Amino acid sequence: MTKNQSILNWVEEMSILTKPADVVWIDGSDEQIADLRQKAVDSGIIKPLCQDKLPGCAVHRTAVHDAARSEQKTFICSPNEKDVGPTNNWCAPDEMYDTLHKLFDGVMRGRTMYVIPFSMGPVGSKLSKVGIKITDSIFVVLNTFILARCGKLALDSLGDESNDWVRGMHSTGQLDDENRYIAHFPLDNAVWSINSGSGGNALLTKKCIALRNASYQGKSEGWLAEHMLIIGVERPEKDTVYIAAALPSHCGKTNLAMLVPPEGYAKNGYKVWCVSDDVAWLKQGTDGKLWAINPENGFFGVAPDTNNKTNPNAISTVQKNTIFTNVVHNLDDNSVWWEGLNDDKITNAVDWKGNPWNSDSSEKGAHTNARFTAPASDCPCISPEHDNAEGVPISAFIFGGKRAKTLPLVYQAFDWKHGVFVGSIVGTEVASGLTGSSVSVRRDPMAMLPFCGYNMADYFGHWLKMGDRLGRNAPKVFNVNWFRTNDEGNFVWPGYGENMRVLDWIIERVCGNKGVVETPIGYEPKPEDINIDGLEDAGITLDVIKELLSVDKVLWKEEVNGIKQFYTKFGDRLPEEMKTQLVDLEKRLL
Ligand code: GTP
Ligand code: SPV
Ligand code: MN
Repeated sequence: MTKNQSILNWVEEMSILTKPADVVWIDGSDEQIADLRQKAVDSGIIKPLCQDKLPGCAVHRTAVHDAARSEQKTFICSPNEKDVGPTNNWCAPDEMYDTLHKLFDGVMRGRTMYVIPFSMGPVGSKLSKVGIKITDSIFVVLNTFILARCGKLALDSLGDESNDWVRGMHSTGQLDDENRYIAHFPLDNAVWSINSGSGGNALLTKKCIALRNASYQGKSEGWLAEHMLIIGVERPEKDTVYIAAALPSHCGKTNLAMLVPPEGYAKNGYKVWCVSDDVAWLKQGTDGKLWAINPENGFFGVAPDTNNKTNPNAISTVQKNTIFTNVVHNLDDNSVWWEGLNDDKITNAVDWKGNPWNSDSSEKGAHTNARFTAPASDCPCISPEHDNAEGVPISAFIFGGKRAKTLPLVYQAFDWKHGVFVGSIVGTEVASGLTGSSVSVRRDPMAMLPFCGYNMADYFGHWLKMGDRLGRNAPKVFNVNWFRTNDEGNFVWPGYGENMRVLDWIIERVCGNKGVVETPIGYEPKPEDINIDGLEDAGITLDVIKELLSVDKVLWKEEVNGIKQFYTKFGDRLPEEMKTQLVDLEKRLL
């Protein structure tokens, strides 16, 4: 399939190491994938669902101890520990290669080694990167085929001479979690993963390559690889505005990416187009603006709570060509179910662990990280620009997390530098303690905590530099919080499609319209500038908006202490500007 000697040599080297029974190159043809699907069905790795109702869909279960990313087993192996920073696990490259070579030695005996050429981003785009992923998991092949642009076309776009391609090496090994490693070698543009068969651990194109390795490349080459969705908001008789938003894992990216505007907006011609639901690669164009592509080609979305009300576009997307992982398999009609899908009574099903299950069972049927893998092209709101090699021009960045009290519904950073600060303090509340009754804030700068392939302090520095380069073309920066709760612990803001109302204000700000209220933490909307028409039934009045926008100085002083603690980790490496921003915030809160 290729004459590129650097690729041929590497594949040969990896096959000598792992000793597979045979080697199969993925050419990207539908016939080959259909054959592999059948093989996966025959060996019980996937089970086809009712093909009348869910054509091309199948269900898969991971091992019970292998249902989510393993952060403790994820390493960045740069020569110098200081370059990896306090938020990553480090191991010296030689030591890790030594460990991995022992584990990979002969690991594919009796198995097939699949070689998957892929392009991250539209094939041939200046922003795209080509790579080769080796795996012994048919499940990984089937998922990667949906999530990335795979096959000969990726090799052709690389050409026969280039050595500039990403190396991804994966084996499910024995699924031995003691010896699980997800090891990144940014200097070699490589990632090796063993003893996991699921999600971000094994689908290397996703978090490993598109974020950890790419963020390092981005820093070296002057661009950004971000944990961001990208949307285009179409408005009546105006240009579509493109926005990129970073929300930590499980904080609403896929939902926001597929937003359906509420009736009042839809009637007036507003529509939201999805360019990406998880990752954005962004680079300054010759026009000075920041342009973004989606390096992926499909969605790996959270299933629980996805339903026709919260995310109808996702529900529509997963009606065909979808692999469901760790959901409930309903044996009565050979379909799938998960908590929050509907109120159907399930009588005869298998849960994500493979045990008999029904609606009366005391345990959850689907894993909280149950996922669907579906092609972007099947999404009703996929942007016509999804495959545009030039990408889309980004006008605004949004950060956000899950915070019950501290953060207002929305605020705008004063300027780019303040925006970098706002991104750096993103956090999300997680249950802590044995009982899970107390909460603590997990700081997750720019939603990149588990995904930044180098020292996070340098990453802040890189963001600051990007702002210098972009100058007046720098996107405006905002922060949102859909998750404020009332005294009963219920969400106050209706969220989902109604988030359009917040996007509307953000777009008005980007276009230079609408005034602001200046607060110690940033610019806020005038409460009456948030459109609440039609939200009476949801209990949203002007007073509620005022409450949602309120900034509690006592909580923010606590917040400052939390940020200080977090920043201390970075010592001298933290850019001066970040320290200045924190001091300024503290002063504004006096
Ligand atoms: P990853 O794919 O893990 O990175 O998650 P994500 O950021 O794509 O989050 P996703 O959109 O899958 O949503 C995660 C959870 O947040 C789901 O339970 C959603 O139902 C919930 N959620 C998303 N948007 C909103 C919202 O606007 N309001 C509320 N209350 N919940 C939301
Ligand atoms: C996340 O955990 O942020 C995910 C799932 O999107 S995984 O790809 O498994 O990392
Ligand atoms: Mn998602």
